[in-house]
Amino acid sequence: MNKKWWKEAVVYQVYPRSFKDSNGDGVGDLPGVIEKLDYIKSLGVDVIWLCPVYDSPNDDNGYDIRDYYDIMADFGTMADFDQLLEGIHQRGMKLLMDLVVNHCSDEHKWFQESRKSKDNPYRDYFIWKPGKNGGPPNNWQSFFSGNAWEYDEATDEYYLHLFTKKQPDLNWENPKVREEVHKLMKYWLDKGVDGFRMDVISVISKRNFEDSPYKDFNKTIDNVYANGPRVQEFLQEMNREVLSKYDVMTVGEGPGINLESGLQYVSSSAEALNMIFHFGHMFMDHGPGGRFDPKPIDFLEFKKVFRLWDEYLKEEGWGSVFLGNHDFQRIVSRFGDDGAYWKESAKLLSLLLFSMRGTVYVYQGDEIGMTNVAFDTIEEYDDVEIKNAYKEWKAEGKDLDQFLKNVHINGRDNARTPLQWNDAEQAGFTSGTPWLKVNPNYTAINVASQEGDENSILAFYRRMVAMRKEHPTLVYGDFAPIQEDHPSVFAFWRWDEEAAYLVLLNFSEETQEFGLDDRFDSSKLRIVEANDFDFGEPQSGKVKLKPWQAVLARVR
Ligand code: TEU
Repeated sequence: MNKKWWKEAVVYQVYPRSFKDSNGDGVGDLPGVIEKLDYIKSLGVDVIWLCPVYDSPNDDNGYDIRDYYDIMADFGTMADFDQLLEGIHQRGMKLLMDLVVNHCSDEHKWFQESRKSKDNPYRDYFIWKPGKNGGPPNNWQSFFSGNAWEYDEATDEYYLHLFTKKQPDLNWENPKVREEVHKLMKYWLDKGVDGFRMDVISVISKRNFEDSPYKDFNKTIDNVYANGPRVQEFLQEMNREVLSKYDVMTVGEGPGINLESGLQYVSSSAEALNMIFHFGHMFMDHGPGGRFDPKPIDFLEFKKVFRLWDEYLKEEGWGSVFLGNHDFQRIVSRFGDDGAYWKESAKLLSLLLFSMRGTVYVYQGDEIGMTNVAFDTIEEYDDVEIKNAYKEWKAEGKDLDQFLKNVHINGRDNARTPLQWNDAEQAGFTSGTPWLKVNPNYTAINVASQEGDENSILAFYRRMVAMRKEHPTLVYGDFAPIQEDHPSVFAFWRWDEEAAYLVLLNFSEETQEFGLDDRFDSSKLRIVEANDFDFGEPQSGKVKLKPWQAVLARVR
């Protein structure tokens, strides 16, 4: 296995809007991140993935970029950015920027020009089509409700927006667009940025604009929007023209990247990207109606996804290991237990993250076990995905109380409430009124209350990062499940020629007896890490796992 720094790195994702507000305007900002760099460093992480900080009207909280060469006023100035980058490098860490180039803002000068006339030089920077039968060019739906085409009267055509209508899709078929993207990438790389997380990079190559034959939106994503005919070519060109000239890390975010298409992005022969975020485990509680049609997670399916992707990527590719980010609910609420077993299950999920093959990503706040939030009214929510879906439910006369319940379960704002620093006013996030309300449980769940507590979730994350560095088999070693059909325990092996490890995770609130097969000599079992080190008599060939108990043991 060829070793690389970005394979061994632990990445900490910062959603700046919710991280720390330094000037009391209620919005997190770059000086706030600078203020907390020592905290981030104290976690032991190597890389910070910073969500978009470019100038933006914030229709989608920065994922609608108006100027790729300027910093959003809410977040500060370019001087603040330069200071942040210097502070990150001074502490021996690296910075990944969020590259959002499937689309930009409708307020970007390119789009302002493009919409002026059909023969404007910027017209083909975007995807314009005449209507059909008095409506949009086809039946494509936006990720954010409604159809994916917006009629523009000035030129009597529609433009494509797979996300909001303020996020027009860029036309990657146009070499000028690709040159613009390469140019802006070089600008940031020449400033010293260490790589990019590439937003919805899986959908930049569009197929023909036929109607989608699928009712299930996830099938449309997989087979109509994502993995288009030229996606690998575009990324290989990007690698040739830009990335190959720097020692950088790249991760492609890809709705629709699946077990047939993934390797074209990350195989060593592809010479495209270093790794991808696949979403095999991230949409399984989305019913046919998508995110706001929640369904329970199938635990056996959850375990199977980890095996399938490990098998798929292990020879040729490389993957990321993550359970949450700014687009999904809090991991302890989604995959753990944010009630009676909050602490145990938060630690169990951490042990899962840090014992899997792939580059590990931790989302801000998960290191202290932040949970979902349940605001009383829809007006307290900010996310455009939630608001657009609410409008759609209302227009269709659907049950709005049920909608709010579904937002409590699967809404993205669950992960966007301000980071809970201490039990002071507004959780120490701001001296003003936060842009999104603080989770009321901040008095119990916050960084300050966990600092110095060796039994805290925060202390456990720090131990996990240290463990990962001490046991490189956990980065590169092979993986195989044990009793994959067990209804409550996620058990697996990790091994290479240096060492072998057993991981036992009880995803239930019942005590589980688990038979240890005879492939290893249990007398050699030595616990490396656990959220509870007492787990019965392994010598007897079986162990008793307490509710939400997590154990990583070395067996060779
Ligand atoms: O997300 C794309 C994406 O796959 C998720 O947004 C998810 O599919 C969506 O929430 C539908 O459920 C990226 C960014 O991470 C997200 O924050 C942006 O809103 C989106 O792209 C558009 O840039």
